[in-house]
Amino acid sequence: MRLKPLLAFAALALLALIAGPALADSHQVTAGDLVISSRVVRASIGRSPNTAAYMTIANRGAAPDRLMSASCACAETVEIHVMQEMNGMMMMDDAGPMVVPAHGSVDFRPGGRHLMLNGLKERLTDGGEQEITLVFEHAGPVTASFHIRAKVPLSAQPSRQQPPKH
Ligand SMILES: [Cu+2]
Repeated sequence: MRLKPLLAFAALALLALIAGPALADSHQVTAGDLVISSRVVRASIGRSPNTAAYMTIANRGAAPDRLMSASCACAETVEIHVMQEMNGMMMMDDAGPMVVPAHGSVDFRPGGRHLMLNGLKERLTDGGEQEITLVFEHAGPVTASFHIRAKVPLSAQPSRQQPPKH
């Protein structure tokens, strides 16, 4: 009787079809009590050696954690930055380690906090995926896939503000 194994195989193939896109599209990566979502890295612009990555880190735990550092095979260094207005000019500053408060969240968005990818070793092309490793004080290291996008929305909600260059 060969019907059963064939059916089982077909069922598995169907499962793979269903699970495949769901996994690829998964918007949540967890590390301990942390949930990392809305992960986007800006596609390379021209020959610029730098780009920036954005995400939301939520902490479901009762203790704060800290994002200590980040790294990417695609870049020489990754720094935790924040954009701030000083004397009418937007300035970038080192902002690591970044505290993720207990029962709170931290947004990395254009015009604010971002991961700065310095010394790109390859072009990041719109529509692709890029893995970035985040190292947390308590949750430890976690590698997450970031969507590569030429246009990065300022937030989950549509906004009328002009995105900054970076
Ligand atoms: Cu920066």
